[in-house]
Amino acid sequence: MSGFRFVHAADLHLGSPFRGLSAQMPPAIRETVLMAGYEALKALVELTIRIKADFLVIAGDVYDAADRSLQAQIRFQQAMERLDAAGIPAFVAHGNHDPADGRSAHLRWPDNVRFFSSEQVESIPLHKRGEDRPYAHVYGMSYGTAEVTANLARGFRVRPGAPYHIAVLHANVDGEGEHANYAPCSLKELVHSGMNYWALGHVHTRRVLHEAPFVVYPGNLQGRSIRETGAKGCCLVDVDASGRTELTFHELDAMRWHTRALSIDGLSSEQALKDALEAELEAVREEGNGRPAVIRFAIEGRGPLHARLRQPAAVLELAAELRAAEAERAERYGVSGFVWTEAVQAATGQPVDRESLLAGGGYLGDLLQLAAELAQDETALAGLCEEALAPLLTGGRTAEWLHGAQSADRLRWLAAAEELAIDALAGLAGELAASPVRSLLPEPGGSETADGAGGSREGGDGG
Ligand SMILES: [Mn+2]
Repeated sequence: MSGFRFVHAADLHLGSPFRGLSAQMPPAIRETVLMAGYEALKALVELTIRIKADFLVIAGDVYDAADRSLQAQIRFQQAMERLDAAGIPAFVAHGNHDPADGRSAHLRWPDNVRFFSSEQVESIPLHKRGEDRPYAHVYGMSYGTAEVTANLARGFRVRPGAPYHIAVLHANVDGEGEHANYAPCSLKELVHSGMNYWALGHVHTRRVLHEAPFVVYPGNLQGRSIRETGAKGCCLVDVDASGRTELTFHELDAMRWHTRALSIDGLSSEQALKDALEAELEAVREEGNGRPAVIRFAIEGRGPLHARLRQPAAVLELAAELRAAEAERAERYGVSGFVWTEAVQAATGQPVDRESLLAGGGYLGDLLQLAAELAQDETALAGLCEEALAPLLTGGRTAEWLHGAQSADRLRWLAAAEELAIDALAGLAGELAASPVRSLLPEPGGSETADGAGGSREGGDGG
């Protein structure tokens, strides 16, 4: 057989609204963020052409919403036209965010692009110029509607006549918990399907689930919220004449999301904290090397600054000051390499030795002991939450949110409750009025809003 190479991308989510950004954001920075998905698409096309890929596959969620934005469709059409001009075919499957029954504009698509049917699995033979025998078969199927609960992978059957087989599908393998369970299938069945490469989409974090055969989520092309941090891009797949497959990840994101933890241990003044935040921000800028970034700071640790940080206004003001400085920088030097502060969150504690409080016994010691036990016992903690939060569970958004809580959320509540107890019983009692409940509320841009179409609950890392 001939060797070949292709590019595997998924979850472009073109037209994503990038929720959870502050109103303080200057228009030029906002524009850069909103256009990031299109810039990443441009980078994908440029890479595909530059490395002379034989073809491109996109495994679903090209568009963010079933009612695809016209801008998103035109940008995608332009991208496909550029590939067409370079003579590179593209094979596209639709996923839960852009199912075949979604509204789509009547656009003229170039001949190189093939959208897979949502009726059945299609298989397409790929030929090198002047060779009769195909060097590979590419298979694919689109979602007809957003909520596909059938196992679509089962319909993928290897058709003889080619030495290499590539399956393109938007699917949830082994019930991955952070993403809606659409087109569920098992890794085992994919591995034993006879395919050489499963080009998957849906999970927004890059994952190589299996090698030989390859089962791959490339992750999304561009992070869309603080839940999608780190480098995003596509996989370049090189197949040599013996069928050996090699995978290379290429960063293509036009803007990057970061979370940074910062401890107040050893910080004695607001100035020291401000300096530390600014230093971290500059480090991210340096690292980004011109690539814009959005950052969330998580302030933690124990120290004298806790008394100040437990006042929500102080934390909000810190964030506002960082943003104001960034807006000024953008005004003066332009938006290249901006680092926008999405949020500053504080989960700090008094400068106390938790162990000695625990050992000291008494009411507080007993409480901390109970908290330590609950942290080890998921069922008991869930039970306590149900009992203690019963009045909040009867309806409305709070109830909806509480019902969706995961065990990690409950552990977070427990840790915050523990700090409250320490604050209340080991000093600071007079300041309790400064509502520390804020740190327990859902993060802005969290799961309840981040996801547009398809009724799927993913949004950040999700599918
Ligand atoms: Mn997706």
